[in-house]
Amino acid sequence: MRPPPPDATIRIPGRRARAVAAPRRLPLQTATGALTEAHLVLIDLETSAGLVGRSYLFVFTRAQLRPVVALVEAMGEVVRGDPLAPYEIERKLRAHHALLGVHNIVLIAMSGIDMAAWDALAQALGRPLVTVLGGAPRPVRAYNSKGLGIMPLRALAREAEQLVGEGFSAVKLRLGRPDPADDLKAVRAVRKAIGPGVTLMVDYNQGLTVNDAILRGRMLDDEGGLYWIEEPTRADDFEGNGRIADALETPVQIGENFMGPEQMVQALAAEASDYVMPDAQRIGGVTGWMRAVALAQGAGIEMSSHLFPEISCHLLAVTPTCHWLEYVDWADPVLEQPLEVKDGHVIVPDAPGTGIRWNEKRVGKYAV
Ligand code: SMN
Ligand code: MG
Repeated sequence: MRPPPPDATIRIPGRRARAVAAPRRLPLQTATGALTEAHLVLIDLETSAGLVGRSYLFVFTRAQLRPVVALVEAMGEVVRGDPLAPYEIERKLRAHHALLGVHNIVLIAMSGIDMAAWDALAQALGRPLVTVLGGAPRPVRAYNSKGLGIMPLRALAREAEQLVGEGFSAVKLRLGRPDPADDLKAVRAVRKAIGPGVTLMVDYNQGLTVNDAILRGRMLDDEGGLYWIEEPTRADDFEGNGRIADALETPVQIGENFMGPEQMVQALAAEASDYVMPDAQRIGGVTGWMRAVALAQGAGIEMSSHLFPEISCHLLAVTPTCHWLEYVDWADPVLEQPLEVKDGHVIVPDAPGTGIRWNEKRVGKYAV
């Protein structure tokens, strides 16, 4: 069968963005907030060719769903009737929002439109997104990041065993308890549960001051064996993160809060971290990611992903400094076909587009 021609334009039907609150199997307590449900904005970008590009966005409370839905719908109106050309859509939406500022939820909504547009375009070409980007489907190494929040030690050790038991060779633990000694106990409990051969990352979710991060980081250096320390302090304090990275042996990881490739440039110039891990909905979707990969390549810095494993697997497969995919299953309740994980690697779906399709029954059930 010949694929439909890629000359579609964007058509905006009645239903464009929907809010859902999906149940989580493992609640997650971080140093700066708890996640008990997955609050997702589901985007359906319809085109004249009858194709529907799909993506989702992730917010942190129910109250944040409505403004993001409204922004996505307003942006859909701006590009109504335009060619299905993500770079052109990006240019138009950036210009349209220049006075407000292309940051945070404006950028998040833009990223959602971008990811849905790339999905529709890849479907129009009849190929998986990774192939449209010039790559080939291949397994992408992943760490299991579904759990290991700030929780009692016994439950933590059990959860660590469970996450490694799912076939992964790496897991990430959230830190930032009031007493540093309690964090150390958590690291030791998890290390004991997973054994010496499993890679262990830790994440402070921006919870520390620069000086505390250096003191606590030295304590973790002495403990040995941690793969990275993530977001030790405020994400946009690039100079402060750089001082922490200089002071510590353990590599510092940041990037989930880079607002577009522009901010990533600033972080790299400040030598803020040893590694980077952009987030698809903040870096600017597929378009933003494809610009970020060149920055990481030029700086010679390893690049991982943050959340959004369904699209990140396509993106990391074409990332020259590909490092680790962050695996979570938080969108699974509304997906028709959850990602396949084999031997700690995510398998890039072979279907046209990204492979994101909704389980409409469950979408209805979890609608907000
Ligand atoms: C994180 C961020 C946002 C939501 C959940 C968890 C964490 C991570 O920082 O990197 O996984
Ligand atoms: Mg993080």
